[in-house]
Amino acid sequence: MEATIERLFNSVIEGDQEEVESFVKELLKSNVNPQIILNQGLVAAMAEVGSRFECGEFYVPEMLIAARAMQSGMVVLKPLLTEQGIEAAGKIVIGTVKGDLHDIGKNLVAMMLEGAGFEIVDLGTDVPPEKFVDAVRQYKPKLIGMSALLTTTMVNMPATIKALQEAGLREDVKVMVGGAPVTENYAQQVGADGYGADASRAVQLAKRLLSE
Ligand code: B1M
Repeated sequence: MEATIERLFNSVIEGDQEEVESFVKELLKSNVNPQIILNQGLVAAMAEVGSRFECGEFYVPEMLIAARAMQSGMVVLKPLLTEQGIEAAGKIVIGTVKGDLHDIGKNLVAMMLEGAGFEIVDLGTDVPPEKFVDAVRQYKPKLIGMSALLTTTMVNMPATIKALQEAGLREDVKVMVGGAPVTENYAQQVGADGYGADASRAVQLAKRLLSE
């Protein structure tokens, strides 16, 4: 089957990793610009996946499968985008807070953010406040994202915000929080800049926070 941007778009939505990878390679061979492949193929498809999730047409598994397919295309594109010096939409440091090993939701959020064109530094799970602080110093992100799935670990969100304040870095980064026990109210209460209820809304929030 001949590769077109439309076919690439559909194969991301269908979550067909092999097809995505081979369509990206074929499009590159036909001299289609990597940025067009990224924006009109991969990123546009992930935005569609986000909309389908929000209206209840897609569930977490479909979203995860699509995100993995998108990533198999990104692996091919990334070196070329770096070569062309194409700027990411912004750098985001993300991690699951100290004491917490849940990473399925955090990974999904990271993949969707990457699909939206952000550069992601993933610190993994069980990330103590000082590691977030060090990462802000090292990577100079515009935004940090914290995930927590346990009521006992969500307290490490305000602990991290406090550590950023004490390091004099709080004004340099926006803070986004999310995870099953976290709420909009909690986010406000602990001084975060925003709360993402799910991966799709986390992308919208990141775009909004970074355009402020
Ligand atoms: Co755990 N676990 N678990 N667990 N686990 C929960 C969270 C729990 C609700 C189950 C239950 O009792 N009903 C419960 C927490 C209770 C509470 O605190 N209120 C619980 C518990 C108690 C525990 C242990 C303590 C169990 C034990 O050992 N006694 C233990 C803790 C280990 C630790 O972390 N220190 C534990 C361990 C585990 C496993 C290792 C077995 C495994 C994790 C595997 C992994 O992540 N690699 C696991 C799992 C899988 C779950 C459940 C079943 C599923 C979580 C999940 O992945 N959901 C969960 C029960 C449940 O939720 N039904 C449960 C799917 C995922 C896509 O959703 O993570 O919510 P979620 O992410 C969403 C949004 O929340 C949001 O977007 C995502 C996508 O839409 N989001 C963000 C998430 N992060 C975000 C960040 C953002 C923005 C949005 O911005 C930065």
